[in-house]
Parts: sequence; C-alpha cells; structure tokens
Amino acid sequence: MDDTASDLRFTPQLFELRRLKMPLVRPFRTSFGTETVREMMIARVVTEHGEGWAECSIESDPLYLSEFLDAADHVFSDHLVPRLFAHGALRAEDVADVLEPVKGHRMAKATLEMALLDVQLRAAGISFQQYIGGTSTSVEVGVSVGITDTIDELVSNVAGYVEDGYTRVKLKIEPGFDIEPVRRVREANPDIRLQVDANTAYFVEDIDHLAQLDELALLLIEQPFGEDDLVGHAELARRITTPVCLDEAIRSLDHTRTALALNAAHIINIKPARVGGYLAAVKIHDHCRALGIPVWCGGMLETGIGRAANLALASLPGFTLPGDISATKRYWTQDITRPFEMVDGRIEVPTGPGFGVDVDLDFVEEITFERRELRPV
Ligand code: OSB
Ligand code: MG
Repeated sequence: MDDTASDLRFTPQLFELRRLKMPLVRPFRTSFGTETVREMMIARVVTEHGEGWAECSIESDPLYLSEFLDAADHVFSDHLVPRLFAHGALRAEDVADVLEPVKGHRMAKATLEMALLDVQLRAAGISFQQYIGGTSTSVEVGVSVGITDTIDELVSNVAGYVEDGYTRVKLKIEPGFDIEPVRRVREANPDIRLQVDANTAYFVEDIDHLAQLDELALLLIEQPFGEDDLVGHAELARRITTPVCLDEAIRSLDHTRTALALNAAHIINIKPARVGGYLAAVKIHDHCRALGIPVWCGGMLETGIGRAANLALASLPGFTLPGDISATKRYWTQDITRPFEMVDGRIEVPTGPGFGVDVDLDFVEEITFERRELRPV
C-alpha cells in the first residue's frame, strides 16, 4: 500500500451519523425479505485536517447478518466512537486495533475506518485506488437480480438488464424458486455469465437438488448454507461441479483461511463492510491471490459513497470476476453522489482524492430521517 501520508495523524472531533431512506427503483427480493425503500446509514467525521464520509452497509433488520441499524446506533455511541475519541490522534490503519476489544460489529467498525480513510487520503491528495495499488482504470461489473412472483417476470427483468449492457447476471434463489427459473433465464440467454445466490436458504440435505444447477453452466453458487456451515459447503463443493462461493461465512481473514483450508469454497465474495473494512478486504484479497483463489466484490445496494470505494477495491488484480457493482440507475433514481454509468459492462474507477466522490448535502438533508452527532465528552 502507498505510504505517502504516513506522518499525519487525525483527531476525530465529531462523528455525524445519518439515517436515510432511499426508494429503490424496483423492489429487491431475496430469501430473507423484500426491500422497496432502503433504510441506510452514512457517516461523516470531522478532524483537524478535514472531513471524510463513509457508507455504513448495515441493514435495518438482522436478516442478512446479525448487525442491524438500531443496534448499531447504540454500538457507535456507547462502544466504538468513545474508544476512538479516547485514543486521540490516529490513522485509519490504527482503527481496527483500537476497536479490537469490542467483539464483532464489523460493519460498524468498517464505517468508522472508512470515514477516517477518506479524510486521510484527501489530506494526502491521493485516491483510494492509488493507496491500495489498484491497477485498472475501469472494472467489469454485474447485476444482482431479485426473486420475482413469476418466472416470466424474472426472464423479463433479466432481459432488461442485458439490454442495459450487463454481461454478468446474478440470480437470487430460494427453495421453490431455483432450478426452473435459472433454467429459463439460461435458455433465454445462452451466452451471459450467470451465477446464483441463496443467502443461506438451504441445508446440506438439499445437495442433490442443488446439483441440478450443474447443467446450467453457472459461474458459481453463492452461500447456499448457513453462515457457520463450512463443513456443509465443503461437502457441496465435493458433490457438485458448479464452483462454490462464500459470502455470509466470510467475516474476516481468519474465516477466509479456515474456509479455504477446509475446501469449503473455490471463490470468495469480498464485501468490505462484512469483513470489518476496506483494509481487511485488501488483506483477504492478498491472501486469496497468493493461493490462486478468485475473488469478486460483493455489494450492499450502496449509495455512491460505497460504490466509489468498491470500484477502487475491485481494481486490484485478484478481483478476476465481475462484482455486484451496478450502475447507479439500477438502484436509485437519485443518488447522494454523482451517478455512476456503465459502458460496455464496465464502470470507471474514481480518481479523485479519498474515495473520490462529493456528497450532495441538500439531497442528503432531504432524505435524512435521523441525524446524530457524537462528540468527545
Ligand atoms: O447477498 O450479496 C448479497 C444485498 C444486500 C444484502 C446481501 C446481498 C445483496 C446483494 C446486492 O446481492 C448486490 C448489489 O449491491 O448490487
Ligand atoms: Mg450474497
């Protein structure tokens, strides 16, 4: 990583946490629920060397992972932010160590690290991509497509995305909505790169059923079993030919090492928030790359802040599969940053200092329904 800014330290004077409501352009249904208006949180930190912004990828309910926004409110104000204030001047690289005594809550920790990283890189005048040594100027992206009431509706939604230029499509599946819908999408699109994501909706008893996906030429199947069932995923990997990818199971470098040691995954979905932040995400990338394990960047239906950062992360050389990083218009009619457009299945990596996006304060103010300021006492 680039160390051009290694002497400056930053003293957080204020963390501002905002909860926003953003209407999705189309409802997003997974095995754990349907979202129409997405509740999100963003954070801003103020230091003596400027301010920084962060995406907080925590969801309103604990249905994807255990963290959820009402709990995060408490964790930020009573556990995490006081530790940063008490520590005093620091660098983004110190955040994980300072917060280490607090167990879990990786998405909350990731938010605070991200805000400080933005400040630090802006102060140094370098982009996040430069800092991590990302190489490509644009990255290949894909789209994650929700479950629908009918298969016809799914086929039509996918046709729309293919029309928009997506060449890699991920279908959400669940028991009762799996083999047949995926087969129909495959028949209608013989050449697209297709993959599926079950968000833990299956059990090892379903392996023979899931093996029917093998004839549909999928890039991968993502996290069919529970977040702790590495042995189950290892058995799946032995019994099907579709490559197995883990999402929810990978919450740290240690989980990655363990999963790979057990042969529970051929491919890793790296979601920065889930693993405790972008710095941990880079370490997982490096580990996987050294072992020849392909990785791709997962998404959390982010605002432009998270999207900007994910694009830079995905420009590292080990991200050899297209990420769940879609164009802005796939998510929002209006974003809190400038929109990101896809050209030929790729999106350009931001080059400005920090994460390289400016936040539209007027629009943020309009969609904020709760705002809190945390200051040192
Ligand atoms: O499992 O990848 C997932 C969104 C929220 C929670 C979990 C997941 C997702 C997605 C969205 O699939 C991908 C995107 O941001 O485009
Ligand atoms: Mg997933």
